[in-house]
Amino acid sequence: VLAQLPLTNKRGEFDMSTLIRGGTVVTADDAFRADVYTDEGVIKAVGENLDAPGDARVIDAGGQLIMPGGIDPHTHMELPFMGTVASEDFYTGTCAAAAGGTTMCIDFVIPAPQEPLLEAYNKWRGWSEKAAADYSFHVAATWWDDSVHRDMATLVNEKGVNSFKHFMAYKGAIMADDEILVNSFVRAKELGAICTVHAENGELVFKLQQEMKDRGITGPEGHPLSRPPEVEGEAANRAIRIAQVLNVPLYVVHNSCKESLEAITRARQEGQRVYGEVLAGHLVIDDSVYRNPDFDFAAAHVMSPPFRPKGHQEALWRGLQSGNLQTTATDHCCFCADQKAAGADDFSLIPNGTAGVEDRMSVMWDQGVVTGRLTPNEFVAATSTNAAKIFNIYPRKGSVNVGADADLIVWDPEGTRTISAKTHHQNIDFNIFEGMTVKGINTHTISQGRVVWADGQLDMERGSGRYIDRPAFAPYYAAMERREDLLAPTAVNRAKAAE
Ligand code: URQ
Ligand code: ZN
Ligand code: ZN
Repeated sequence: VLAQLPLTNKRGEFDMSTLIRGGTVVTADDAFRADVYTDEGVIKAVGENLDAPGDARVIDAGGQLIMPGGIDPHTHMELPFMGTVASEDFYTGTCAAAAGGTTMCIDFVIPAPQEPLLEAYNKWRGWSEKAAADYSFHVAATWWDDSVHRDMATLVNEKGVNSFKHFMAYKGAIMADDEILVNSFVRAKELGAICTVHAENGELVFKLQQEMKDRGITGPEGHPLSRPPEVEGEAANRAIRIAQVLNVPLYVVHNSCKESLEAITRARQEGQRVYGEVLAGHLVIDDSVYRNPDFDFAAAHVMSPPFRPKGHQEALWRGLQSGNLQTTATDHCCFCADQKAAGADDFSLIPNGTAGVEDRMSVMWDQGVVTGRLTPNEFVAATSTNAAKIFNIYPRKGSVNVGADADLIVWDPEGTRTISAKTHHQNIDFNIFEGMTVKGINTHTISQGRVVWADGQLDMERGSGRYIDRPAFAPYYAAMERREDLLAPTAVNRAKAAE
């Protein structure tokens, strides 16, 4: 597969070959001293004492690590949402990601109810033309009829989509009820695609929002009160059980609490194919932010699921350490103070979303590896390789294999920086990690074989990012069919037995 990959980016050529010399390569399952040579946008050689042509750019990686570029499986660049549009677009967002060591984002096409899925896909592909690094799209099933059934096949068979998202929250907007979940899960399985869910019970959220406002609670402190962890735990468990009955793999995005983690852990212990994602923010920030008297500060943290009470964060770290959570992401969805002000008198009108795409890698190293929670190999797995494997683009992405895309970071494990909205490259006026001094920074980012971040400077080209096709899991599903007899609902088995 690797040999057939395109060897040029959208510019049709590659500026240079790059030799990263003297570093230690760290992958999801190995660490060894080696140089890495890249040319034409792919990794050409990995080994000691490599030579390079005279015009190659040479990076001295002595004392540093060479790792796969981060993959953020959950971003929302320039998302139209709650009456406004996210302030970060595909160009500025992919630049900010690269500045922090992330070289690929998987974003979301989110059709409005009744909007044809293919129409929405084409619209988002237009917006993402400006991206400066590689990206891909999950597509959301926000409604259902025969056209959705049909478009899902076109998306899988012709557009390189292998994952369909379902928002179980956001009643009256993009919420998928159980009928949509069941129809879409069955269709995704037929097509060899994986299903993902935003797991919050949208009916309960709606009811609790009303209850808060009836009690006169209209400030941002009402946001977490209207979506307690149980609301997430119920939806996660419901989606997991539906997936189990329909025998389809499931990926639960942005798990924020013990309750959803428990649902995933139980299912995995019973052999069900369920994956869990956790946001860097939910691992380090708690719900005290919503009790800050400053509206802008509290509103800046309004996202769903909300930041949780102390204790949930450590449980999520244990989820990563135990392997019950596999990926980290940011849910990068930026709204500035003037946009958040829409909810000045009613917290349910505050556009939901926070940033993170530039800081995930350093926050995960500082709070994961430096603390001893994660090994460097586990860091690579959780920030890059596992997402590549789950969404079927490994080893093209998420590896340091010869033939893979040359998306790499040179990592200084002793380097430090202090995170601030004053200095970040994200197009938002707030940073949820403000003031945090983190150990572990990317001194260089290589994207498609080009050095796009070095010496604290970005060198990226608008529109040079590529849409990355993600193949269906057809071969895997053939095996799943064979398991069908074992795991099909008992009613089906009983009927078969009666035949
Ligand atoms: O729910 C999501 O993932 C999108 C709409 C971003 N906003 C958020 O609060 N997480
Ligand atoms: Zn979500
Ligand atoms: Zn999201």
